[in-house]
Amino acid sequence: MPNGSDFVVVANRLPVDRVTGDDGRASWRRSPGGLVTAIAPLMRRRDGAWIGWSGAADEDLEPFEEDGMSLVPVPLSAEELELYYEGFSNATLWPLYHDVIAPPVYERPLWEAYVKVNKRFAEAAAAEAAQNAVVWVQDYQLQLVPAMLRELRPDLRIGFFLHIPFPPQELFEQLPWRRQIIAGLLGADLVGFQLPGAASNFLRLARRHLDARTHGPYVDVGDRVVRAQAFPISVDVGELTELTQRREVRWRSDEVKADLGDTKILLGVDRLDYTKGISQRLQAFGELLAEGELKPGEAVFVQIATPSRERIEQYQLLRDQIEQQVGRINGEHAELGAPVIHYLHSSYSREELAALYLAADVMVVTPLRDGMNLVAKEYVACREDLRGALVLSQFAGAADELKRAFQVNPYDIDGLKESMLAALRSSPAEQARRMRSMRKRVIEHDVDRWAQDFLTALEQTP
Ligand code: ADQ
Repeated sequence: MPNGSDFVVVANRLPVDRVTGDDGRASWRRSPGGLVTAIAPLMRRRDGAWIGWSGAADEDLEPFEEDGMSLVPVPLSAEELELYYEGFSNATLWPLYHDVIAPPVYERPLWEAYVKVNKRFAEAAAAEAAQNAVVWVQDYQLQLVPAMLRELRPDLRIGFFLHIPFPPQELFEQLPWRRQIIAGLLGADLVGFQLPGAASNFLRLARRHLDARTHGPYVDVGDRVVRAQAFPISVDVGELTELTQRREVRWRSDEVKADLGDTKILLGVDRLDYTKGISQRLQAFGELLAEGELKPGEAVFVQIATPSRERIEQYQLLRDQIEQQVGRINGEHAELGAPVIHYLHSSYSREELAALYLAADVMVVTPLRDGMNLVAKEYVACREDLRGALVLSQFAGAADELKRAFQVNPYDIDGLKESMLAALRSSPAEQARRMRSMRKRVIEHDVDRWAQDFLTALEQTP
């Protein structure tokens, strides 16, 4: 394989989105997001290739170059999207791995499509990788790829990183195909998780279901050793700092504050997902208003909810529920021209998000379960001014690192109300103390360091 790539990333999606210009011509643009930002420079340095789906069904594209990266599209039919992506990935694994907040669907045709599509990704990686190349497989949609790829190409060094939580034994064992998933992951040399607890869940399950012997972070698999370890992902602090220093971003931030009037701003920024605890935080805010702890005009809640997985029923139900709740709270507490909740169901540019982070007095991040949660770290990275307060769920991976946030149990609505009030009323000195400590952590552990740490560990794995 003389012409292959020495470094191959395999992910469900390619790192680019198709955009249509004013002239109606389609082109590609690099997708926003930390993973792409962290990996793009490594790809250029190492002659890398990225294997993933283009974002459109039933489309068979040739490999192409974009933004200095070689991109290798993997086709998916409309039916595969329904069964593999919306089905097994997002209606089975996603809820199972997030504490079964929604009931997971266990259906054999979904599993069969998952196997078939994972095979296709593994074959594409096997065809692309040079002799002894490093292959880095991403996330829950592709957990069978490591073993399938090793079968095809035993010469490769294979890493896998799971971006979402890895559940405890008691939940994982519901999965009818639990053995196959663990065996799939054990095809890697290094399996990375967000938190140490997830790595120990995995080691325990490998012992129990594959009779594997483990010692420390290592699992013996035949004549190989697999390492399981935590690598908490982070954000691109450099990019965010640059954004918040731009004059336009500061103007925009001032404009947002002026538009909302003389009031404190609470902010939520999430994909519209039932794991994010959006309803809990709105309920807490509504009760503070109803009980007179907050007066209308004293504070507003801005909730940005990015449309997500809109063809899955649970997500349609969630959207209806949130919109009804927003309507009810505004109906009870808003005054003409002055809603108490500003709800925006839309995606925004990085500039606009940075301006909102700068404008927010309190950032409210209350997932019921979250692998990491980059929004919390983005807020901290943007607050070079040491102002603002972060209310953070103890069930977000980020809570392990952001210890000086106002940490909450999002199921405890009274506790959530107390923390939101405490954050709103915290003095500038207290905000600075907390923010300084959180910033130290995020600056020292940014996304670049995450990628470097993972790849160094992968190269050092015996
Ligand atoms: P997500 O569940 O998508 O990620 P998160 O980590 O918060 O959650 O990342 C969301 C990203 O989307 C952030 O960078 C945020 O700025 C951006 N975003 C959110 N709303 C937006 C909007 N309206 N417009 C534009 N951008 C928006 C999964 C896991 C997480 C884990 C990440 C990375 O669920 O736990 O932190 O992967 O590993």
